[in-house]
Amino acid sequence: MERIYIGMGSNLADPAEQLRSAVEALGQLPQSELAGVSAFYQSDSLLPGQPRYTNAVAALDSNLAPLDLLDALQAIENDQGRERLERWGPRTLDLDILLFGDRLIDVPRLKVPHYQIQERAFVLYPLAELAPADLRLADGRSLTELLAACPFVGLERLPQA
Ligand code: ROI
Repeated sequence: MERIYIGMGSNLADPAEQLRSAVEALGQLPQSELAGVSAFYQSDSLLPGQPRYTNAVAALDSNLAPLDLLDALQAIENDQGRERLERWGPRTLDLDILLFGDRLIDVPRLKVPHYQIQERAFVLYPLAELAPADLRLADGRSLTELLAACPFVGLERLPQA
């Protein structure tokens, strides 16, 4: 089994409910066990003119190969009504593979570690709830170091439902 961290985001059609359904679906993936879910966090969209996002991170232990997991995550997004109208557009559900064990993956469909982890407080802070304090990304950067460089600004941690 490898430990995988999955970033989840939604800004349409009851975002918190979208994330709860996604967690439920992750729990049903073959060859996999859900190992934890962070609190939910709200923040403004990085792009103006979109509704606020709700984000969280899930930890999954899995024997699935990376591209098989990616296919499964895209199927969950599609099941929850995701329409790809525009890149970066509002979405009912976005599931991103942030980390996959200590692998470095760089193929056209999938780059791991996810290339924007370090800039995104709404990814780093929920990840830090689940990951060991001494976690290092496969490229050597430590989570502690990334958190120190990414202030907790504009994030609202929601009370657990
Ligand atoms: N902004 C926030 N706060 N959360 C997201 O998940 C998110 N995802 C995106 C863009 C539009 C860049 N902004 C976001 O894709």
